Amino acid sequence: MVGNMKRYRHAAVASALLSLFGAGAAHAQAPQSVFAPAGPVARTQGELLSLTLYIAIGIFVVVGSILLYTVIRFRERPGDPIPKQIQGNTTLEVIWTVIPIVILTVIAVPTVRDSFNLASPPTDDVLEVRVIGHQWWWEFEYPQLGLVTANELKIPVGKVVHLTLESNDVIHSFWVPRLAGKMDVVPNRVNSMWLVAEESGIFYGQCAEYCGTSHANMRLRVIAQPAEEFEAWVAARRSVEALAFADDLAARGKEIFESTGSCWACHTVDGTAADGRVGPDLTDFGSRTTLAAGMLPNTPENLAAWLRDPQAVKPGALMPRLNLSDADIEALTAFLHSLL
Ligand code: HEC
Ligand SMILES: [Cu+2]
Repeated sequence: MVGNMKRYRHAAVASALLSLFGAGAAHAQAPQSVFAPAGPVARTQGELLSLTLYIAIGIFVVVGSILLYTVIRFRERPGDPIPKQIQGNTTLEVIWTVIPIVILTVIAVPTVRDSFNLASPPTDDVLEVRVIGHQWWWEFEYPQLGLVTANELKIPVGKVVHLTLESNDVIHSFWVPRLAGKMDVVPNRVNSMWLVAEESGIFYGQCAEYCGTSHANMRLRVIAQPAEEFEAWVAARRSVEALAFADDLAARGKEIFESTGSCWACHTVDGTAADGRVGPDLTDFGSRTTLAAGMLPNTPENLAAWLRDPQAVKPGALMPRLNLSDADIEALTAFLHSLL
């Protein structure tokens, strides 16, 4: 019986340790895992994390084992006399002062080195992006290109992207785990960070600092494209002129957008009269894969639901319910999805 219990305990401890070590591998499949870096910044930070983590696990195992052994081996038994009383042991004191100094040095040296290395971009040849946090969506401005977009940040693969982060309201935190660690987005302060995507693809991110009702719905995507594709997007965005639509429904949608419903007061669409900056820039809305800051796939049904009642879709959303008719919603949906 006792033997069985022992074996059972051993198995439990072993599986707990295994799951600790296995966690890294399992998370590699997850889209927001810091254990699957896709660029040098995330990789450097991930290596620091692993170093500290493995040292901490080592300490846990050694200290835990000694503690367990001591508690069991030297436990009080009935009739035991009071053990010999000891006070102070210079050799032990020296050992347990020196070991932490060595461990902390091993952690501190790479930490300080990497902190300085990551503080500013490694080159002047950067793509500048101004990130502005809003309750509960992200605005991205490319000052060098004169473009603004929202919630989906397009960048060229391999290019160093320098982000300056500002907030329009409260504290947010910008986090795209596979590309770089989080950076707070603070009102009346400009923070900065940089990142590089080494492969093309979609990298998931989200606000990582509680910022109100729809904090959990303040997501984002970084879309890393081959340089030519990115250039083509920039060229297309820059060549947007007065928008005209052959499609009657979309043309009617544009009319509504520019007049009734006052969409224009809050949103910008290049090539129309709308130049509001309260809500996301919608110039390339039709090419976005998601709606309402990464919350929903950007389908006609979801868009119609959004226009009917934004707060029903996203709690607390700062876009008002505009009591649009079904016909107006249909026209606006056609218009918005034609914006590529
Ligand atoms: C008072 C300002 C305001 C008005 C008026 C307004 N919106 Fe919005 N809109 C917003 C805000 C703020 C958001 C961001 C909501 C969020 O994601 O939390 C938004 C989001 C959106 C989005 C989703 C954008 C994205 O990238 O996910 C669409 C589409 C949209 N609005 C269309 C419209 C249309 C069409 C109208 C007119 C019928 C309109 N809006 C009127 C403020 C406004
Ligand atoms: Cu938030």
